[in-house]
Amino acid sequence: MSQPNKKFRFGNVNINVKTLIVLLLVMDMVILGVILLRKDRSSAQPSDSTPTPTAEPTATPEPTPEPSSGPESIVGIRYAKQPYTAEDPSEGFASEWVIINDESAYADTSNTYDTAVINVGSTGNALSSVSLSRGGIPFQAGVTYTVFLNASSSVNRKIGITAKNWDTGASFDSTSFDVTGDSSYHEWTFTPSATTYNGGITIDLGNNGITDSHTVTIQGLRIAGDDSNAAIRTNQVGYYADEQKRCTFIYSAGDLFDVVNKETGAIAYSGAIVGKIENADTGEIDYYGDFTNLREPGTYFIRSQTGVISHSFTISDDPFVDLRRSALRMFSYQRCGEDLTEWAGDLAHPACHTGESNLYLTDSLRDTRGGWHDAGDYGRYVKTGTKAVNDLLLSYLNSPAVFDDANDGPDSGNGVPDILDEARYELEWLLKMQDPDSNAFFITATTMSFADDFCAPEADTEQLYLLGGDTISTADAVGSLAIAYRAFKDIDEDFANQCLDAAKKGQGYLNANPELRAEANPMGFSTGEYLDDGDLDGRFTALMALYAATGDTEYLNKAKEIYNTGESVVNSVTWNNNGMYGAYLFLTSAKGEQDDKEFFDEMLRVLDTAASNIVDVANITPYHVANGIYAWGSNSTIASNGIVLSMAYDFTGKQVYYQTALEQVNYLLGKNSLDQSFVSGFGTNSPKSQHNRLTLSKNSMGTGFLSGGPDASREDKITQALPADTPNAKIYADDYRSYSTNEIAIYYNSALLYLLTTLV
Ligand code: 9MR
Ligand code: ZN
Repeated sequence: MSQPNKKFRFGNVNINVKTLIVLLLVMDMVILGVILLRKDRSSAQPSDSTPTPTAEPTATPEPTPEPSSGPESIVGIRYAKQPYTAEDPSEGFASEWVIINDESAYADTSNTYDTAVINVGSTGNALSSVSLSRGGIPFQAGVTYTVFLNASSSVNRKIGITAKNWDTGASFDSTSFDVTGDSSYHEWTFTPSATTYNGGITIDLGNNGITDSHTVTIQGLRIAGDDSNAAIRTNQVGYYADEQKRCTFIYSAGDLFDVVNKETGAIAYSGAIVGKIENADTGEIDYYGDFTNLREPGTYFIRSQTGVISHSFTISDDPFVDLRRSALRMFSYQRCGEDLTEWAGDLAHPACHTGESNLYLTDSLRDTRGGWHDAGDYGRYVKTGTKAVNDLLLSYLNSPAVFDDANDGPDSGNGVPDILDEARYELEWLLKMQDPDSNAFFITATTMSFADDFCAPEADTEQLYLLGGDTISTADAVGSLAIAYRAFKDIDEDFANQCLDAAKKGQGYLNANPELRAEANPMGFSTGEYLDDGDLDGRFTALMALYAATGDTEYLNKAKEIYNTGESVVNSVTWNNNGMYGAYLFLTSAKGEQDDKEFFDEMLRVLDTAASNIVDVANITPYHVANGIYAWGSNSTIASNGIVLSMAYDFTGKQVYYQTALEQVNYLLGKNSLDQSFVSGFGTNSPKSQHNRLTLSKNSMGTGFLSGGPDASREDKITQALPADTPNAKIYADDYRSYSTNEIAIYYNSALLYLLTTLV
């Protein structure tokens, strides 16, 4: 039951695309008049038009960000996006290739990025007496590898190449070739007879008739093979041309990697493989590579020095246009109580859950029609619905220009950006979830048990019940409704006021009930429970949302009282730990800094510290994923950590926060040890069998649904059956029966959508 805004409703009038664009532009201007446009990409660096073959990464210190012009809007953000310049990720080629010599010989090498210059002081007794060497290269028996390089020497001579088992010293094969003062190109293939993770190559520079001291220069040394032990993980969708770009290497893939243009086959960039770590979460030895300085739009893949090839991906000014649209449309698919018509394609269905809900243990029946299905089940829960609404509303408030009214959704073309239509769909339901007698919010409208996995929404006709309410759900609802006031006040004042009134009444209930009241499922109810053990985070956010909406310092003072209890309140933006929304709402409020500079600085400090801690966690592994524990819904936690980073960027301008937030998107889109994009329909290897009753019942996978991700606690039979030694980050199954790892949910998608819209 969408309630399209009356002022902007175009009814059944046919509007052609041009008219629509003009209307949207006008509307955007209105919106932009009151909302600071945050991310000014026009100020971003133009992308290089020339590819950079074997480019040396430049070490440029992060410029001290300049605060953007004073925010005079309902969303005050200090730092507009500044261009990003990559720092030198490594010492490059020098890292692994070393001189090994016996007692008869002497040499040293000065290695720069892609070139080794070897001064051979004494060639010793044999060709192998001195060599430029490296071990740790995985060789597979029977696979053919090619070594290729350019070489020159200050004296004409022969040099050798040997492929070895580095542990035993046994040679697999060797060759030699002539080198002169002019650089010449050489290629050699070998096929090791045994598999070893510790293979090695030596470039032999010892005695071959030459004993004078001389200099040999080796450039562009590569080893190409088809080694299935090694692998490269990338974001399988795309990277922003002007932002950080990283990929992860598993096992040793050599020193260098190439980024190859898929169309032309040309090497567009070469970078160093660095950051070796034994990664307990993945059970791998991982490295990473950085190709930020490749800014030329195109389709590419990564090729390691050992010849392993990654999935392809794009580099472009906005690689997420389709994904962003799809991630938003997901909420329309979750709509309950409304016909999903043609726009929904295979997932169309008649209105579901249209019956009234029984107020549990009473005779009372209430209208609870509307809102989004929570996840792969058909429950509707206030705690998670509010988290999702917050993400949508803040996405819009931060980056209104990203959204339009043409998302192929149910309310497209009604004159209101589709993201607001979507948020409103849930907000209208939320208003129904307020008990008019107590002003508390119920916790859920749900059946007693989950429908069968293949039950279509419209076929789930079991009796609905209203459970609760409690102080947690009430606080969460107050927060969302007060944010909604800010988002809607210039679009539909009546609706905005309705939200604010409901929020104030909810706050009245919270004031009258200062003690925690946490409702659990009554006996016999087995649907989503969402147990939460505290309401202070939610109360804090509710008060800050009211303060931001009204400017009334009474709310601010109450919020400060909660903060000053010393309880851990301002941590994150997850459904059960959502105090950081409150901090951000205060920081972005019109008068926060003016009204209480000291508290403003304190909130800034808390946000900065939280972000800094998240970066520390992310930097522990070469996947740069902000996650230490893989619990149920890990992808949502990861994306929510990304939100905190993005929020911190807004107030510190620290590039590392922005770039680490983007790394979370990379992880979700395939730069993970499972080689798995977790969003259906996006990436080469994306989920095909999600736990989602809608898609299962309609026998159509759908697109834009984010899976929950690895859950190391193995909370379903499918992951319980994975081998006992499966590392935590790999306890995931693309199997609809794995509801603990492959279910979809509104608060998973909302966190992803936030990142896709604010990191633009
Ligand atoms: O996200 C919830 C997770 O933290 C819990 O451990 C789990 C078991 O209670 O439930 C998860 O939430 C599910 C909810 O119960 C029902 N809707 C789908 C949710 C995501 O899987
Ligand atoms: Zn429904």
